[in-house]
Amino acid sequence: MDGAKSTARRDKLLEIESYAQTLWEEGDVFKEESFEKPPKLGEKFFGNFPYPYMNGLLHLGHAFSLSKLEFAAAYHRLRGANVLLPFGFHCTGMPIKASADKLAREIERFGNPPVFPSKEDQIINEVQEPVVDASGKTEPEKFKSKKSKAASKSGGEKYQWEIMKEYGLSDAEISKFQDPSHWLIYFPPVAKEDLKAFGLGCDWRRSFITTDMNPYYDSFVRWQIGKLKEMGKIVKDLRYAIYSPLDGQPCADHDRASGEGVLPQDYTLIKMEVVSPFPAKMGALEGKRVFLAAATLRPETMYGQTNAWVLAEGKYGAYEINETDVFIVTERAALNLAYQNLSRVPEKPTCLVELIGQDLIGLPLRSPLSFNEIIFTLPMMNVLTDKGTGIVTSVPSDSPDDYMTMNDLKTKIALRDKFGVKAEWIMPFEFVPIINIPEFGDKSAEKVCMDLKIKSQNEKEKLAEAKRLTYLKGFTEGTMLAGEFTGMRVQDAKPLIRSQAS
Ligand code: A2H
Repeated sequence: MDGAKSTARRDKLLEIESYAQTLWEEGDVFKEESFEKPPKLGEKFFGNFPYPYMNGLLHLGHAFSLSKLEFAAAYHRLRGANVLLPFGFHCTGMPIKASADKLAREIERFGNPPVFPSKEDQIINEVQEPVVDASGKTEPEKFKSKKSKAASKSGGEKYQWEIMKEYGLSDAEISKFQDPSHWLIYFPPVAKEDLKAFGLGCDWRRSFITTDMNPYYDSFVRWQIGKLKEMGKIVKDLRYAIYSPLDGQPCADHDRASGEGVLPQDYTLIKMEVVSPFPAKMGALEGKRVFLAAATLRPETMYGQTNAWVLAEGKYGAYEINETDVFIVTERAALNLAYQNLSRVPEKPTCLVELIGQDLIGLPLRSPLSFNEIIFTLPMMNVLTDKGTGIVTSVPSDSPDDYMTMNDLKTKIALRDKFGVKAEWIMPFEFVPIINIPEFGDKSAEKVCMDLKIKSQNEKEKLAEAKRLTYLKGFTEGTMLAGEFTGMRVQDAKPLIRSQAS
């Protein structure tokens, strides 16, 4: 293609664009007064755009969304309407602060201007990390590259400095962005110029940034909140949120340096009370109410509990929940609970006894709703210590994992011996049906494990498939066969049982 010829039309358009924009600027055509110019048709048009966030330059996505408003405003202006289009810049919240802090940390680690480790160095560092298998065990022979996995997914995580560099900023200029207020001074004027170049018909006298750096906007928000409060429209209450202990505040989706899209997971905790007398290692707990706290997504199956699962080599602790109650969970879970008002000292787990899963095997338990009065604690390989509480309640009728692990323990004496499991701790392996799923019958886990020819708890992929098949259908199509809500749909019974069980 002939280069000169191909750009001629574009150049002409750009020339017209710039000519028109100069005329608009000189003629103040987008300035509107509500009183000076009575609308010809009696029409008014007020447009607004959710203030874009000023942690960087505006991008094509903004232009795309904004074009709808701009076209509408221009259309109404051509009709002679009184069109008002103000424009705000959003600076409130954590993303700017998080990016400024990230930049400061990079400068602290790598200098100013920073010298980042070369890609080769990073790869050498990456492969040093040992593989941790699903049970939390490290596999000493294997190594993985965590970063390269993340990189292949996301196209690589960039240093904040590199992002700023891509904006065309000099090293000296980038360094100033360690101060969060610099973002508020720098980006809004650049965004304004970009919006003018885009041709936005905005009355720029009516523009502002948020935060208390702008006392007018700040007063407006204070007035608005005060007014709503007076009207009783604002209440202070607790809700579950992703929380950053580092910043001491909830961390909304876009506030996170990583982990966008992660939502709070709503588990029901089942308090399985340890029957005293306690074993010697737990002697210090005597006199307290001690529970293995299991996390479940299926409280409606609790009638069918036959035992609890722990990871034999997993690390657990006995943590104080209040003056009388102690939960045995992982340290990670104890920290999570401490931020949900479940710790004797607010936001601080206090561990009375450190334990491993093997110490718990054989503990007799009393679990709410279970038809079996006493159930025992048994080992399962597939318990993850970084999920829930690291304690799982077992319902072999409805959970393929539970069914196969129970089957393993029942049929493999060597496995029982390995963990010191006594035959009498494994219930006479008869379990009562809890839920009927039309497609799978009354013992859905057993049926699906047989259909998929699963042989043991080690067949993780097949078990995941079995779980997938039964989990959703149990909820959407299941009917209760046991307990107070027999005959009710699982969907309806679930919230009722949940409030009884937890
Ligand atoms: B469910 P999600 Cl009847 N490690 O409870 C491994 N598995 C864990 C765990 C951990 N640390 N913490 C909880 N779980 C299990 C009952 C149940 C469950 C039935 C049927 C299906 C089912 C009785 N076991 O889960 O990965 C718990 O087992 C199928 C999804 O957060 C919990 O609910 O989606 C479930 O995994 C949580 O799984």
